[in-house]
Amino acid sequence: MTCEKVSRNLALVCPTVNDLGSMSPLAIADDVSLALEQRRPIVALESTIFSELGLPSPANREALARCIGAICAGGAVPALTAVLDGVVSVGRGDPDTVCGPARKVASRDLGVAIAQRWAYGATTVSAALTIAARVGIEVFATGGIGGVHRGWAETADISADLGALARRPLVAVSAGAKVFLDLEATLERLETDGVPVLGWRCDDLPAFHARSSGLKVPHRVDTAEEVAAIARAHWRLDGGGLLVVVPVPDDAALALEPLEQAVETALAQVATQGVRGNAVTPVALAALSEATAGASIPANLALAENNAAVAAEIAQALAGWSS
Ligand code: PSU
Ligand code: MN
Repeated sequence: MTCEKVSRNLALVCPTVNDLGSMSPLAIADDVSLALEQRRPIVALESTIFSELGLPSPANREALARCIGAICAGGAVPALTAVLDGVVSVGRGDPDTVCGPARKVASRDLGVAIAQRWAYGATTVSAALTIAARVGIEVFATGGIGGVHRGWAETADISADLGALARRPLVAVSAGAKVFLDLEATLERLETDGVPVLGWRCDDLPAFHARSSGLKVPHRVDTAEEVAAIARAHWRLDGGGLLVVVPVPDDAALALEPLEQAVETALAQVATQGVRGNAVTPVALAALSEATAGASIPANLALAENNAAVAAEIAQALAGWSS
């Protein structure tokens, strides 16, 4: 889509985006534009998980197809976020590009990726939330968010996902945070930042590939309408993001204890390789897949698809809500 066409669409759809449109190119797919205009349910997605930085090929393609399929089947419009040739793009995404080689774009990298015209900047949760909030999307789905890394006291490695969640008024749906993080510290940080963590039909924080981490969530929710009511109330008081945590489906779940052992092995491998900063997550995910003999991958696919389905349900409830 040309920038001219984009600005015309945006003028119709979302006047607040015009200044971003003139400052930096933004391409919104027609079906997303229309859904924004008609206030129909939309679910935003990040692209890192589907790129070569996320799931290994060909699981990444399957994950993309299953997430998009679940959102459509749930009556919502998928809005995958990415930076393509320096253009912030929101739409369905061409699998040949989305699932290919990418540079990781967190919220701090967005301006650089645009100005330097990166061919494919894959958005992390933080960048996706930033884009989705700017466009006016209220619901986002992913596999697992980033969080407070183990050993954070020495490295200060705390994912920008947490800060973005605190600031951007979206409902983010995930299977908790990635399992190799410090989950207890991640929950603490979310509390500090005023992010409600809502357990979707569960009382425990999931451990990504495992259904429970053994840690309690502060609040439980059982319906999408309940989530919508909480989000509306939170936003009326100028609250930012909310995190809905959904356990991985039973038939794909891994048991917590062997998973923890695999995490230890994976993290030891990361340490030996001397990986730091934003390279930690992709390397740790690959090492974890190896340490679980590939079992983490089907679990990851199942949970991502399930999260997308729950997100579509919540988007429906939010769209139907009259305040
Ligand atoms: N969870 C996954 N696969 C991923 C990620 C999370 O199962 O690829 C990505 C997400 O894009 C998330 C990012 O936002 O990792 C967090 O990276 P960091 O820890 O560097 O903030
Ligand atoms: Mn980090």
